[in-house]
Amino acid sequence: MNTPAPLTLWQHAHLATMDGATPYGWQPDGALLTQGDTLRWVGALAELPAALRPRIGHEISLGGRLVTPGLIDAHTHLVYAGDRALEFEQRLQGASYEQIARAGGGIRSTVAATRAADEQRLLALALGRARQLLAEGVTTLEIKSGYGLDAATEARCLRVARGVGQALGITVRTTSLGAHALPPEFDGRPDDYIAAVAAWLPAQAADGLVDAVDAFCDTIGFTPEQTRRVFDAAQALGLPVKLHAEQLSNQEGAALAAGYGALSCDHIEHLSDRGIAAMAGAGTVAMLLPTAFYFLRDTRLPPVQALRQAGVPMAVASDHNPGSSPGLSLLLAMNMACTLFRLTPEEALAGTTVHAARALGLQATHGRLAAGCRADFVAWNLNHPAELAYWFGQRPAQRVVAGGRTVHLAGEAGTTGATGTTCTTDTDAHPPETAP
Ligand code: DI6
Ligand code: FE
Repeated sequence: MNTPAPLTLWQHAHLATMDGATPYGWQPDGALLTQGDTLRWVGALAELPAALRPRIGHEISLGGRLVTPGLIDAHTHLVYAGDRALEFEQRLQGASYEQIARAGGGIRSTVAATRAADEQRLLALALGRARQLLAEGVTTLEIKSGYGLDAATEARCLRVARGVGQALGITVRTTSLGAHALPPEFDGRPDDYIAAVAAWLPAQAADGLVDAVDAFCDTIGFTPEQTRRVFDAAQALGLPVKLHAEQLSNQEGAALAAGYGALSCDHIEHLSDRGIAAMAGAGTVAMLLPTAFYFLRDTRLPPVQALRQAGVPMAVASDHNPGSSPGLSLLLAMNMACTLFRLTPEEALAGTTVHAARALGLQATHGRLAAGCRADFVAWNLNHPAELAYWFGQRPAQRVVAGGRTVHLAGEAGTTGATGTTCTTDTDAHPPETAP
């Protein structure tokens, strides 16, 4: 008979499980039992079942810290070369994001730089970015293509995205975003380009490179009808869809996407009531991207209160990309979701855990601390979970665990994370003065 693998007990933790009915799924004086890459038991240390004790092979103290699920950044464009600093200056001098795109800059300039970079270079760049997110507590990452816009470069970017997950031991979900912008060789022929995008998908799927399909439905992107053709191709392959919808204008893209059972509609500053109702009916997640709103100096707020009232789950992501959101901090996105969009700190944390998992179709295994979920969690040099959305510009993650392995330890070399920096917050963590 095979002996079951030993269990690891992670103890001396105050858990925001994001599971169950209490605020934050709060469990003071808690513990976690992991077996390999899976959480086997989560609860109050005092209630650890006696039958499990003899099977514990290792015990690790989390030092009385706050522990949350590993954070999930469910919308990034992490694979690209070059930067858009000059475009930033142009925008500050009055040019709009749309004007720059229409003049052949914007996404197209990043496409030129990305096409010119080989796979090794793109992987090095993407890994550097992913390590910064990981050091902040991100253990699950969505990565889109969309800066290749030809069959070979799109596949290269998707392979790089897969490579990031393999190199760092974190979960990466890939999204094919060929319908991001019109490449110059298809000028004046957007329908031909959309046919090409649809024709690339079967090979990408056969090579295991794509978990979902996305498009940019907007005035400087593609029409609803063109979006529909991309979605039909995805659906024929059994791939879920999501959409950059209602970012710069209302095209009723969200209702279209919800009709395909979309995982998420993203940006949605110009979302209509019809879109909200369709998303609520389809269980589509509203993906809020406040750092892009901030960086484009947008003024049109997404309809957060209406989404809340309709019961649409709201996620928060970094949207990391060189044009509209060059930051690499999911915690800053959470802070901005509160300050700019008026989410509560608990909604912001749900937006980067449970609801972000749903936006990736991973709700059964990711985004919560519960038995059966993947052993992804973070011990923070913080006391109360609301602090995650409160501090910004700091690195409060003390230990990041992905699949049961410590992938980042603050201040220690040799982990896969970026150079650890300890934050200025009190590191002698103690139980919160007030329970959440
Ligand atoms: N909307 C965005 O904010 C990103 N993509 C999109 O469709 C920006 C992409 C870029 O400007 O490079
Ligand atoms: Fe985006």
